[in-house]
Parts: sequence; structure tokens; C-alpha cells
Amino acid sequence: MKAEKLIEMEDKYGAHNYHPLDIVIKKAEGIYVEDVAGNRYMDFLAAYSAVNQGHCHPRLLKALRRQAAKVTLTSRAFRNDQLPLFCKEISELTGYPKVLPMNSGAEAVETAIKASRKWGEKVKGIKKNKAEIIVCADNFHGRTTTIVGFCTEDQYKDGFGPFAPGFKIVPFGDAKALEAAITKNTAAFMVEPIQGEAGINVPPKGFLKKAAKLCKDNNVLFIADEIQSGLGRTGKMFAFEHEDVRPDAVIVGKALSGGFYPVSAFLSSVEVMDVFNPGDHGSTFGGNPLGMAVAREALKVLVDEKLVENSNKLGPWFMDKLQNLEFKSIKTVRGRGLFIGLVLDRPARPYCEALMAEGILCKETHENVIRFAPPLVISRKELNTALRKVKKVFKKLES
Ligand code: IF1
Repeated sequence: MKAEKLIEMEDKYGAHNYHPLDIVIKKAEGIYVEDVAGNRYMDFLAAYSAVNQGHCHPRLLKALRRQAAKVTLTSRAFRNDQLPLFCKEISELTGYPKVLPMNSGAEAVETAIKASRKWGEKVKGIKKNKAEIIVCADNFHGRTTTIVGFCTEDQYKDGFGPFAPGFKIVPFGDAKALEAAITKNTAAFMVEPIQGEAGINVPPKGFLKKAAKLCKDNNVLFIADEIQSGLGRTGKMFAFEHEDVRPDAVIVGKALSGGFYPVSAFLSSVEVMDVFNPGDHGSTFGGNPLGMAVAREALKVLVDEKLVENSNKLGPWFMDKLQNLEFKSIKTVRGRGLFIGLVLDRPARPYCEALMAEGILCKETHENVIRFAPPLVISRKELNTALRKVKKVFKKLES
């Protein structure tokens, strides 16, 4: 079917909660996607870092097929033979002794909130219903009503209240403000080590270290939302490793399944996870054998193909090339690994549209930022090709 027809159909029958670029993708492989007319594009968004392993990775396809033919869903009323292996493997890979799998990122964030509050009451001794969680301005942790209730983006909240109490907001990167916000009722500080949606916001050097120390000194859980920044995106397995800190708990999602199936997880210490007793928390699909089989393979691909290393090697090189571009619209280039934001002094949307016409798919974030976050399987040669096209687009739009 033609793109125009499909777009019209989607607009007629679908909710209008997005404003996508008008490319209708019908297939994809590695870093490339193809639209219904047969045009090929390099994907520089990678489904918001959910396809770090590249689109339709053959090993993931095989794992999915193999498991789908055996058993897909048991519910947690019964055990399955994939969940224990997933828990063991991700635990050994990350060093976190306990694992609770969910589906979407937002559900894993909700899991972190529940764990924090319950730990606050049962272990720290905060009075019932008094536990507070500190988060950062410009955060993005998902779309549930609880989560949007503590975001600072008006549009994400508008019309969706009333919101859950118990959250405090401090500026991102401001250790003094964090220190001032901590009280005896603070259960946790939850933060994206690099803010994605805010425009690839890297915190000032030392912030995570100071935050970790403040949390430790005040018996507050330090929780990293690595749903977008984790699993190799920034050139380390986790973005918090850039500052050599060790959060009490980590939230992962997106690339955990390489785009095949929604799988997320909350990783923590034994002390934190032990607050959950049978019946306290759960999900029909969380920990299902199909998702677990795919996630196990997705983690193995990350390791076997050295994708963290590739991001660490090519990211700084690509960022340096971008930093050397001399166009008056470019204010700064920031990021880590293959998680890069090109900050413009004007709206980024026309640039994204022009890049699309040149065969490069990326999406603006926060009006003025173009995000470059290709699948981590990308090569230097491909990045060079992209760079040529970026130059061409900037030349054209600025003349
Ligand atoms: C959309 C943004 C990116 C996340 C972090 C939790 C979640 C996300 C750090 C929730 C999700 C997504 C959601 C997606 C677009 C995307 C996004 F621009 F909206 F912010 F990536 F930058 N923590 N991020 O980045 O995970 O429940 O979606 O699985 O359209 O809302 P989820």
C-alpha cells in the first residue's frame, strides 16, 4: 500500500498522540530501514536506543522463533525455564544480585518507586505514607500518571492530574540542591545519569559522585534510570560508570530485548529486592519465557559483538567530527559514546526533515536538539557517509 494511504488511515483510525516524520517503514536490517516505496535510510534514532543491536538481528530472530515454538507465556503463577537463566545472566553481567523483570520501561520505573517506598518504610523506618523520592527537573521516566506527575514538562502532564504526592524535584546536576532536599523521609534519589529526552544532557563532572555520596551518607537509595542510556549506548555498559559510581539499583529496558519484545527490569541489592513478598507486585507478561529468551540473547549479542566497545570507540570520534563542523546554527555538541545531541540556535525539525530526504533518520528533541543515536553496530565508514550528508544539509539550509 502507498505511504499516503497508510498515513491517512492511521490519522483516521489512530489516536493523534504523535507527530512522526512521514516515512512509513516496512522493513529494516542492521542500521538501515526501508520505506514502502523502497527507499533506504540510515537509522540514527535506533528506536530511542531500543535497537542498539541493530534492526532484526539474526540471532535475536532465531532466539525468538525457537522460543515461540516452545512456550511463550506461563504467567508467574507457574515457573518457566527461561526466567532463572535470564536473572542469573544479567546479574553476572551487571553485578547486581537481584532482578525483577517487567515489560515497558515505565513499569520498571514504577517498580523502582514501589521498591523505594517500601524499603523506606520497612528498612529505613520512614512513617507510613511519608516516604519521599527526589527526582530531577527535565527528567523523562515514562508516561504513567504517577511518573508524569513528577515530570517538569507541562505538555506531558496537562489534563492528566490529579497526581501522586511524595516527589521532590531538584535541578539536574545540582548536588547542593539535592543535599538541601534530603530529609529524614527521603527514600530514594532517582536520576537518568545522562538525560535523554531533555536533549542528551550530560551532568557536570562530579555530580553523580557527589549524589552517590550524599545518598550513602543519608541512607537514601541512589537509583539510576538507564533505560535509554544503558546497555552500551554511552560507550560503557551503564552511563553511571563514566563517574565510577555504583547505584543501589538500576532500571533497564529498551535495548534489553533489541527491539523484538518489550522487556525491562529493575536490578538491585538483596536488601532492596527483599522488600517484595509474594503478591506485592507483578505483571501478567513480566518474566515470560519468550521475552526472557530474547533478552538473554540480546545481552549476549551486546557482549559477543563488542557493541559497548564500538560505541566507546566510534562515539568520541564522531562527536569530534561534529564539533568541528562550522555552521552558525550549531551552538554545541554534547553527549557520550553514540549518544549525541547537536544543539542548534533554531528549531531542529526542518533539519531532521532535510536529513530524512538525504536518507538519514533522526528526530528532534526539545525543539532545538538533533539527536544522533544510531544502532551500536554502525561502522566508521557508515558514520562518515552520514557526516557527509549532515554537512550537505547544513550547507543547504544555511545558504
Ligand atoms: C515515547 C522520549 C526518549 C526513557 C527513560 C523511562 C522511559 C523512557 C530514560 C519509559 C522512554 C521513550 C518513550 C518514547 C520516546 C522515548 C524518549 F523522548 F520520550 F523521552 F527515548 F528520549 N526512562 N523513552 O527514555 O520507557 O515505558 O516507553 O518503555 O514516545 O514516549 P517506556
